[in-house]
Amino acid sequence: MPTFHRLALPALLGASLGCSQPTPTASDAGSRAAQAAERPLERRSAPTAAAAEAASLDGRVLWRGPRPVLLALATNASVQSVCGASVTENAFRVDGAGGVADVVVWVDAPAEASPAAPAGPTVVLDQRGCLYWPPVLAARAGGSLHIRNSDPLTHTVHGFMQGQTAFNVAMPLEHMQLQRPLPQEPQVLDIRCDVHPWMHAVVRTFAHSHFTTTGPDGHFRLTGLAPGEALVHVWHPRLGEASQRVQVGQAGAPIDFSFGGKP
Ligand SMILES: [Cu+2]
Repeated sequence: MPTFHRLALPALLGASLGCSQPTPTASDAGSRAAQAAERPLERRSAPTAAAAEAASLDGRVLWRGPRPVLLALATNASVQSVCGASVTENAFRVDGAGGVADVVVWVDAPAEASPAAPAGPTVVLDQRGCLYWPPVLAARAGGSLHIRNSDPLTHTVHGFMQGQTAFNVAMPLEHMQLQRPLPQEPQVLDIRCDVHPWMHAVVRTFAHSHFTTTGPDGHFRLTGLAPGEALVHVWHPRLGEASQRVQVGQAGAPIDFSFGGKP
């Protein structure tokens, strides 16, 4: 039987989450329009005949700490007719069973020089209810970020790359849509609205397509994997990163990542 090794269950979590900073719960404001699509994975073992048969990897990311508390983020007068005096933060969404949404999941993979398919999945950032949805996205470096505005308000989408502006666009119309190119180098971009400072999202980009994000119940599924050993990573801005080495292709064996301390 394969054994899975937890390589880096973060110790920082209790400190970063549980106490001083109230965090949201599962009762978030609705479904995310654009969960990153499931993408194929890779394996690290030498190619074999079996490698041609795709496998998949299922798992969940779970929060074991104190029940997060949602913060009410004060808005400003310009949006109160649409969004109210406050909006409920969406930066850490945990459902009733502890499943954590919006966690980026990926498998180490070599950079793919595949100009025929460089864009990766369609990744959509929505501006809805004076928040960005989803608050965490995964995308292909060098691909496009699809952006839409579902609010009858002017928002801006200001992307920062290591503190420098990568793009900045105003979206003054409801239902407006556009795209912006993502930097070629893999990184974490911060997205902020210049007129509504409580709005924040992050986009983590990869030089390959072996990534996804967890759904509202914390579940993820990576498909198109070749059998073999792989190192699976999860990352969330509030949780940090953890990794597990797994055997892809073994029957069953969904993997869990637990944050927030052990009972
Ligand atoms: Cu805004």
